[in-house]
Amino acid sequence: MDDAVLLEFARQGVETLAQADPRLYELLLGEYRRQTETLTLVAASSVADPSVLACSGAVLNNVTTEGYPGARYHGGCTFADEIERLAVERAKQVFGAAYANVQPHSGSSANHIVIFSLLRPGDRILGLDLDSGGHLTHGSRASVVGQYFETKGYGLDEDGFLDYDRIRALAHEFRPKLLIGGSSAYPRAIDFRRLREIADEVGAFFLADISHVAGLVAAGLHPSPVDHAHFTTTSTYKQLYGPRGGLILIGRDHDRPLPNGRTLAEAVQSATFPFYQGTPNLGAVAAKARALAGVATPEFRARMGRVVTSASSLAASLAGAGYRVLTGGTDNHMVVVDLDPAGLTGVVAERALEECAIVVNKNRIPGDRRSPLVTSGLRLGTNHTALRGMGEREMPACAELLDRVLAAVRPTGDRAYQLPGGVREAVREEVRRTCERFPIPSYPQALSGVAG
Ligand code: DSN
Repeated sequence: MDDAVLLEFARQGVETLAQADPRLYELLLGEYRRQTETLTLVAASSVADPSVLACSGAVLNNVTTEGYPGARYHGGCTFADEIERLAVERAKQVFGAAYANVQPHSGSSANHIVIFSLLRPGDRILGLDLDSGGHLTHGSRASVVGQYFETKGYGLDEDGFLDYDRIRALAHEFRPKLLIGGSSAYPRAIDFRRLREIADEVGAFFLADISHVAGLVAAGLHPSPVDHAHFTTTSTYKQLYGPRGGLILIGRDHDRPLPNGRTLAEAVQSATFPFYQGTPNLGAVAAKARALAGVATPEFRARMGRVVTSASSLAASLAGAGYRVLTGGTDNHMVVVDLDPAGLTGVVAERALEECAIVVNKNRIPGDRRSPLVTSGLRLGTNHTALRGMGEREMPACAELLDRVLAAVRPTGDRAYQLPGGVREAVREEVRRTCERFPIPSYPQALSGVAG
């Protein structure tokens, strides 16, 4: 294979950047070191393989075109068409879908495309409330969705679980045109079949957003919504270890006609382009194809197994150390902790941990009275650690590191705190050793200490 030219091309790009724009180069290098030398427990992210990044940074960036393979509005699409077809085929195969659209620029775009293809301004949407773990695009007033549609949020029961009887009662009362299932911060499995039954009872469409658990769904470790939902959406950079971007999938309902005679698949196709987006990001489309090839491997399934068992182990270790873990555990990659009993805010915990080279994210929790930039909770996830090869055996030590920092923090306000220097140095050293022992595959360690 004549790949030398692409290697030379990539090398020249990096060399030119280093020479012509040292400031920007240093920043990118700093970010590389930060990723390789910190312990990341952010549930909403993962790490793309260098071959995925090679696709997203490829010369496909230079192809401007609109439309779909075989029906483009510009010339020069021979390779772009084949690449998009490949991405579509892989998405369908990985998720057992009858239809896939690989052009959405993000998970949010994918949701907007589905929502705006079905509803008229003022129509009703019922989705999981933001503070209960929902997403902005599921109906929050802070999102265009909450501004253009009449939205209502369903919450959780007293123990923090979805209560399907309550959702059903609310659906009968509110009569939404669209019911949305899926979450950004819910650590338990979601019964998509039940949500579809509720949607059918009230004559609503059902959209399942699996952005957070797409890898578990693909690996068969979380029930798939694809044949239950009318539409399934996901971002591709969380649990699919892919590029920034989104997918829209349709299962058995793909050829179901809408009142205007068009099928669901046809509606999504034209809602994506020309209604919502113009030129697709073809580099991202290629990167999605590459990431999806990785998802179809036995190694990926094994990694997803580690994601789940290590999250359970992390939850149990934190609960054992006295932290209030919402729902008492997890079924997926996510662990949500209420920091109120520990006397900390989410932002203080996030900043103190980051000083110690552990990256997490603050999160509002059900009933939270604090602002989204302060919060009372932490959301942790095991997508990164599982990729590094860490499993349930390593999680007690991980929880111990978290606890060492959180127990030592002295808050001096909602956002301010003091952290003894000795704790910071000791934990950073432990993190450094852990990252050396469990490097990110195919990300060579830089020759330096823990990133600033
Ligand atoms: N949806 C946001 C989150 O879950 O944090 C980011 O993609």
